[in-house]
Amino acid sequence: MSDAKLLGEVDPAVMAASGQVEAQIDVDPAETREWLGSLDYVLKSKGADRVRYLVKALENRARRDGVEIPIETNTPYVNTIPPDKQPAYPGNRETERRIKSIIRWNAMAMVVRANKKTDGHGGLIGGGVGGHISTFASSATLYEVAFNHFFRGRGESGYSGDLIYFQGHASPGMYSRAFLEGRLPEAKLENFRQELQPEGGLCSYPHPWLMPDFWEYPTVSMGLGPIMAIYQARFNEYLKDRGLKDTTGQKVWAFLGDGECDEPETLGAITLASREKLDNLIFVVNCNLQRLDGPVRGNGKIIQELEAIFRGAGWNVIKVVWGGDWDVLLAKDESGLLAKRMTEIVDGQYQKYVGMPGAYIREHFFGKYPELLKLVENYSDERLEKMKRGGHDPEKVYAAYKAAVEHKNQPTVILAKTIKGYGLGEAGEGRNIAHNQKKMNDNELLEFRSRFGIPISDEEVAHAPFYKPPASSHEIKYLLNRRETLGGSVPSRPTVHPKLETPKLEDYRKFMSTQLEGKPISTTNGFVRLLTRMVKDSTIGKYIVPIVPDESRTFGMEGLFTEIGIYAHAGQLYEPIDRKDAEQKLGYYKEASDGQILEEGITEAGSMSSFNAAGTAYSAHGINMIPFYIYYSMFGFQRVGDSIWAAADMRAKGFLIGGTAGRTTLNGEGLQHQDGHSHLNAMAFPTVRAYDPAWAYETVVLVLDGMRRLFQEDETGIYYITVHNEDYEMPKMPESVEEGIIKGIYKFASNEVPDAKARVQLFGSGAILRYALDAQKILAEKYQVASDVWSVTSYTQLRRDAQTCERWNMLHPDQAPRKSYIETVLDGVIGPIISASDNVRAVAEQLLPYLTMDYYVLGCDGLGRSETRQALRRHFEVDAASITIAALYRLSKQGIIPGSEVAKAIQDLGFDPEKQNPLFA
Ligand SMILES: Cc1ncc(C[n+]2csc(CCOP(=O)(O)OP(=O)(O)O)c2C)c(N)n1
Ligand SMILES: [Mg+2]
Repeated sequence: MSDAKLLGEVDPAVMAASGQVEAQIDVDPAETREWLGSLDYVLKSKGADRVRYLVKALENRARRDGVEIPIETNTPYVNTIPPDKQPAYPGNRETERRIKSIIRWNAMAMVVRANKKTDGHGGLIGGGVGGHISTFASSATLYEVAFNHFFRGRGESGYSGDLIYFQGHASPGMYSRAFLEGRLPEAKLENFRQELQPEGGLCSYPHPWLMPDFWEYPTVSMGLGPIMAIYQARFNEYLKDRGLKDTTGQKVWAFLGDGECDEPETLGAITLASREKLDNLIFVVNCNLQRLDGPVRGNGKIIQELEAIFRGAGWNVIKVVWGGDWDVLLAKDESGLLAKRMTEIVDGQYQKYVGMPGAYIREHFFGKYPELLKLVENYSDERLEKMKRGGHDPEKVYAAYKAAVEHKNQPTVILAKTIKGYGLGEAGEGRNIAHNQKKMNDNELLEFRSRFGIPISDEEVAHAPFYKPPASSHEIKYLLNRRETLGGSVPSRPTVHPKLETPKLEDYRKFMSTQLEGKPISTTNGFVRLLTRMVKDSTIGKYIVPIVPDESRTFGMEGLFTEIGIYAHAGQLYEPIDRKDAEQKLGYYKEASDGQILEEGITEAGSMSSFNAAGTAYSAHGINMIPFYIYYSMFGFQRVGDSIWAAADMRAKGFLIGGTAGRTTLNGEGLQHQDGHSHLNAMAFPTVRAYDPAWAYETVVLVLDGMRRLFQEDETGIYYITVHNEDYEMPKMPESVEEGIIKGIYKFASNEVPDAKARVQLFGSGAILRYALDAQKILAEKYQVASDVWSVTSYTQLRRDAQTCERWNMLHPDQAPRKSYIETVLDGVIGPIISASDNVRAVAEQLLPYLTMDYYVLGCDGLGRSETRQALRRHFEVDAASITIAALYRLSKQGIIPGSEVAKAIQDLGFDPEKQNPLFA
């Protein structure tokens, strides 16, 4: 063929789809030959560096002279590592193949068996408990090469292993391997997805919450694994740079799906990894070209698209597209036409080739060009059919992993092309239905058994029994030996954790009296003062990890910048604009390689990922790091709730500080900032203990007690504390209120009225507590009503306690009933209760079923708006007048005062009874 053909004739649409520039026609082939000849000469005589230099020099010269050269981020659709750069495979290929086949079989059997179980009435249990075969079938080689040669176990220290984010849907493969390694008994495999069985079972996906000695990172909510892995890798560097742990050599691996790359979280933080030169991070994208419904990019090429994205973002990209059997053809194809053909086919078409007879592949793939047909004229159809994709070739995968772990100064992404449902044959190989394939008929099982050579008889096969070679077998010895050499089994998570002695409230009495008491500050400021005090604490100071998404100044935290520095691996390569002279030590934007603050920029998803890395350092690294993630509460639970859910699953510990909370307290910002429902969201997260303190000392009590519980007593939990930005005078902490603060309620003030007509109970939280205190005065002075004001720090904690108590009572009806905390504190207390807070009413209404007294809740339901605090509190009906009116109304309902008195109060207090309902306003 002519050179003109070689460089031209590429379908522009295909080139565009694959991220390549439009092809051009070679107008002077002889000249081209000359240039290429020179290039060959330089390459042979002087090597690749010289070629790179010359090509760059040519490009620079052309640009200087005004020639536009498009920036190319794509390479041809072939393997990045050429065969001559491929290292020798260090393992026993045949043994590893047998091990892998057995693992494939058991993984498949686990899912098939789970879906064969009946409920005794002929139906499947719960319609079958589900499970996924096809994801692992496509990635078995990707995992097995890593298990046999790369994944570092925790080692003797227990904390020096790799941190691995397994693709969630591949979990049957991980269980299957653990079974062969002797880590899981057959009974557990039998109970895959049936965790409530007497022998225990296995959870569907990686959930440290459910299997705390096995899984480390939950990944099945797509996109969270990859972003968490990036911040994990950066956190490992942080630990090293701050001298807290030498994490050198600990790689972070993230295995993800190609479909998963559509999630914004997957790709949204990849530039952080390249910016920070995270060469401890390896992404392995299982490019089986399919997601759940169909092809990931039917009309394009996901590998090329991802290559361009990652390369553009500064990653080291290794494509593993073709298996070794293609090397011979590619080498023979001097014209480059085969690579061209490989590049021009779109993914939807590649999917079609899977499972098609060799004759079809010959006709449709090679048949487009006579030269290619000639190239394979000596290949049988059967041989063509069996030619592998790169992700199923251990040698190619090994070469990619080796290059990745040795690569310096950049993170690596491996784009491995595989077949979804590989080996399932008719049952789903490469089919659009593959993702949900859970069943196999007898023939399919027989075929699978034979294809992978599993020693199970024809009679037994239909039951899909598990198979494990004896301990003395070569396979088992080999696999155990490999893991031992690599530092032990993975995944594994320790269940005994180091303890940290945390400071006591006594140690902070002086801080409270000098820094908080009598000061007109906000609870946010009170918290920042506490944080500033804590980072200096000799016991816990260095373990504290403040995390902020570009809001330090909003929260008045900028003083900490210079005090403890903002972490930047590179240090500070510029002179900060707010640093006036070299002498200035305080108050400027100080970045430092040993900085303590993680100032993440505007990314709540990234910041939460940092929280999760820091919050699991106790189990990943054996260090009790104490994250304080401080953010706009509006952008927490509702924006990154899924990451907080993952935090709960992975047993993260730490403090979420929801700043500028309160629908009426953050006044001017309006509808997208005024949070009044994060407590409502938080309520559903069992490990989250949510508090809405009113006074700065309450925060101190909660934080110190929380640290003790989490890091000294080893409880698993996350504290969510909302703080506000309204300044008011902070009182001295009354005696003996610590328990109440922690449990959720304590009496703050009583107002006795001589000859009182009645008594009411006023519950207040956060900034609204002061309005309860104002109402207390109005009720006493104007209406002769005595009252008690209670600070309710957590309705959710009170509800949980009451619920637990009532449940116990129901199940132990013949024993003395237990009393909940709320019942205990309200014992003997009289009068209706009026609750008011800056949250939606449902937060306080949690207590409704557990109170015998009349209980009426005020709150801030509605979308929010910009106004002054005063106007907003009237609008949402949580100001002192509203509380007063509600109290009188409930008294009237009890017949204690007449309705006319309430009507008069409404008028006297200047409250418009016809004002619009804030819920819909
Ligand atoms: C956030 C989220 N959305 C949707 C799903 C449901 N889901 C599970 S697997 C899957 C397809 C996965 O495709 P891909 O990432 O390509 O992985 P593969 O199984 O092909 O390796 C989907 C949509 C999920 N688990 N998480
Ligand atoms: Mg896929």
